[in-house]
Amino acid sequence: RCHHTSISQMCSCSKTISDEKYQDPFQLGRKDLKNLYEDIKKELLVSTAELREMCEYYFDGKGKAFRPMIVVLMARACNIHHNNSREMQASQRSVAIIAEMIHTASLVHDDVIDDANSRRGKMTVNQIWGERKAVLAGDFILSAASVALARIGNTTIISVLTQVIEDLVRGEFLQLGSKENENERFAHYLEKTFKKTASLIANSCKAVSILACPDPKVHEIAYQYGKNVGIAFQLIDDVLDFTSCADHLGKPTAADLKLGLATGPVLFACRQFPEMNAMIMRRFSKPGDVERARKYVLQSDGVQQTTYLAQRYCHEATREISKLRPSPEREALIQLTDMVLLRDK
Ligand code: GRG
Repeated sequence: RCHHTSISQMCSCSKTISDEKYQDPFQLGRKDLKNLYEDIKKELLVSTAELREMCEYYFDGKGKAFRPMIVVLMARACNIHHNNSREMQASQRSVAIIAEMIHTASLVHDDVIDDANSRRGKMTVNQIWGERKAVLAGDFILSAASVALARIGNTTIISVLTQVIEDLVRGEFLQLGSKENENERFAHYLEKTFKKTASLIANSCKAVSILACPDPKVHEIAYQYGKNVGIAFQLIDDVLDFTSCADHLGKPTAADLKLGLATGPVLFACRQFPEMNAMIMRRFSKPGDVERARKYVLQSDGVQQTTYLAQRYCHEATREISKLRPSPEREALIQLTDMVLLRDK
């Protein structure tokens, strides 16, 4: 059984898939992630006690560590593909650490923007310490990630991973705006999904592939795998916002509707129930809109269609990674696409 609580909690494997199937693949990544949070805390060299507590708050092992898991498996799959090397480079492991740090900084900032009060079943940083300090804590985590990135000493890796920060900000900006035209809405949603979620996974995979070998074809495979898995991951996140309960998610449900956001399930439901258009346009701001929209979504096939779309992205990710030479790590990355689809938190 997956011992690493973070990844094992990702889906209720035991309900749907035999445990054996998932036993070995994540074992492969787990040894590389053993001291992940201790090593991240070493990067956060903060002299002020309060700032240190805030910065360390989310590095408590309660996250799924999904990004570092993909990164170390991708690093090993590329190393084996290139020269059959079974060694993981220190710089590749640093990318896993940096990816989790960028992710965490963006969560801290996201919760300020959304005025969120719970995440991973605990109070958010902004809820405990207030918005102003939360912004600074996010900045500090990001700056520590930048220091770790500079320490790798490779300008290509620096530019690949700083692209992620630009994309995160642009994705958040796209989310603040909306499209009136129904046809443009889906493209806008997918672009936002790529920038907010998939870019970090895609570019982290690309970074470790660059460190593994000089072949641009391999870099493209790694990027495309990460991009497709990342989009699927966010699509399922959007589904869970409708289908999971708050206790299990560790954050409120229907949160996107409450924020005025029309995600995949709503956009598909709107094709069946055009009366949802007006609600989307006013960002679910009228009393009763959130409840009504939720009902329409659950009556429609929006959840199934979004899940089906996520399946197609996972299929594409599998097609890409299958171009690498076979290895247990490559198989783990293929199995990980199933976990993305079956996760329930
Ligand atoms: C400070 C770098 C930086 C960015 C500012 C606020 C912002 C711009 C971007 C927000 C990006 C964001 C929070 C996207 C959501 C991605 C997502 C699916 C988060 C949930 O990921 P999980 O489920 O979380 O892997 P855990 O809790 O398991 O780590």
